[in-house]
Amino acid sequence: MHKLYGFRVSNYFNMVKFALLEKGLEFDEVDTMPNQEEAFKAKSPMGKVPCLETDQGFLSETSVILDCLEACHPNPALMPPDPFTAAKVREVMKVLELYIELQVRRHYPEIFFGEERSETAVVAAKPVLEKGIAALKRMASFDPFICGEFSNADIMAAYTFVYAAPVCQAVYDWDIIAAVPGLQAAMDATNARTAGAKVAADHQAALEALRQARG
Ligand SMILES: N[C@@H](CCC(=O)N[C@@H](CS)C(=O)NCC(=O)O)C(=O)O
Repeated sequence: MHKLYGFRVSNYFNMVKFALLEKGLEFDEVDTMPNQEEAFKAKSPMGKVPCLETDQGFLSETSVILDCLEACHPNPALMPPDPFTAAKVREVMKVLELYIELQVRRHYPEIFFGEERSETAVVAAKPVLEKGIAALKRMASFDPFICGEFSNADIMAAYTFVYAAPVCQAVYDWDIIAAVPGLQAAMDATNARTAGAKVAADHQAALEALRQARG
């Protein structure tokens, strides 16, 4: 039995949860905020979430966890069987992570925590995001999913754009989903899957609970 540490508002947590559900694996969610306690860092060395407890031990870093799940539980497949084709899917996932998600995250203090806008972040992130979006446009086939068959790239995209889209709209008045023709339809199909609908419902409920708690 796996245990998934993290919280339901976290986009990275939801990527791993999505994959666990897709693979029909049993798991418990352990509601955990990122923290620097020694006991948690023994599980997740950077103190970040998600972190997955497996029969063999703990794993952190979303793409690593997704790779491990794929290797240990290959059916149903979330990656293509051919190594090069699988690497092309990982290439898309890297672009999503490094050049979209991590750039958008620089604006989280302003958008989600009410801090002052960082003009440094506004100026620095925009050209990287532009290149990331252009790269995604170039790499994606949308045939019908981002890399053809449904894959981890779709899971990562759904829970990258869930925050990246509203953040880019708010900061840059830029609709990054419309900037990639085909992306909205692929994400709709992703979120309509049984696993996707479950993750989305839990995510929305957690967001609503957070809004209520903040007043
Ligand atoms: N590279 C990590 C990033 C995970 C991450 O940033 N998670 C956030 C929550 S969504 C977190 O733990 N933040 C706390 C921190 O950065 O210290 C991964 O791929 O899992």
